[in-house]
Amino acid sequence: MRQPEETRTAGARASSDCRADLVPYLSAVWTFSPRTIDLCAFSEGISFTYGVKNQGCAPSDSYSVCFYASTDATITRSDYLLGSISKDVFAPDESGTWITGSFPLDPGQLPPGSYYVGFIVDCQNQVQESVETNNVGVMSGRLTVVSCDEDDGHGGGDGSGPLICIGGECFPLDPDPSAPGASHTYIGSVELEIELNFRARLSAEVTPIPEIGGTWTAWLDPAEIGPGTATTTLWVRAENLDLSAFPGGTTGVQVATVTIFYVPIF
Ligand SMILES: [Ca+2]
Repeated sequence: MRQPEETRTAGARASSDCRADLVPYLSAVWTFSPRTIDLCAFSEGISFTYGVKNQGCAPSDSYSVCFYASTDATITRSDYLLGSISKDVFAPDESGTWITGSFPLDPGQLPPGSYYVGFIVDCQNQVQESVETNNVGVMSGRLTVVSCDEDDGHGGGDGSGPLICIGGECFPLDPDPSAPGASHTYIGSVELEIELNFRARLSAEVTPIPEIGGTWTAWLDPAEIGPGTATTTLWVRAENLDLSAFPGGTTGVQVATVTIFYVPIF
């Protein structure tokens, strides 16, 4: 007696309760670009490729798709909203894939770090769905927001940029103004007083620690000094540093060793 009753109940429910069921479309590509963004000083855009399907038995109302960055693998409406798209009514069994335009992200909109990226279909709950709990898609890969360990524009010495120390004297590396397009390129200099009892040609070699990476060069200007006490300027330039290994506030970490070589000129 019990079994037929349950069957009838289920049947009645299906016919009177035919609703849309929007889901992330599993057969679509879900991805985002770029994978690394720098929001330290300028806006940067991000775009998404995604898909939606209505696997319910009724058309949907219009709805929105929201894209999020999350510090954990669970995408929710309280994560960082990266952008949203309005969609029209979706028929039963209709599916589609799209590539969004570029959503601008403002400087500081996301703290530096590594994020999961995903989307929520009908993120504003405009559609009455038969299943409301299957609307989240998580994309593969991570979004990296680079850290901003760079000078704040008030001059060196505030400890926010990488420091180079030589002979007990430290000097900061600042973003290189001659390479505006190349983020993470830094340059710095320090005056050195050197005493020589011969005339010498100076050269410098930089050995960075592996974590900071990058391509480092160092030179002296003037490069030929002596004999006697002379002043020269040591320049250090580093391209493509990976400052993400050093969160904001990190201080006192040795990032490179500078060695100066003297070759006597006869
Ligand atoms: Ca759904």
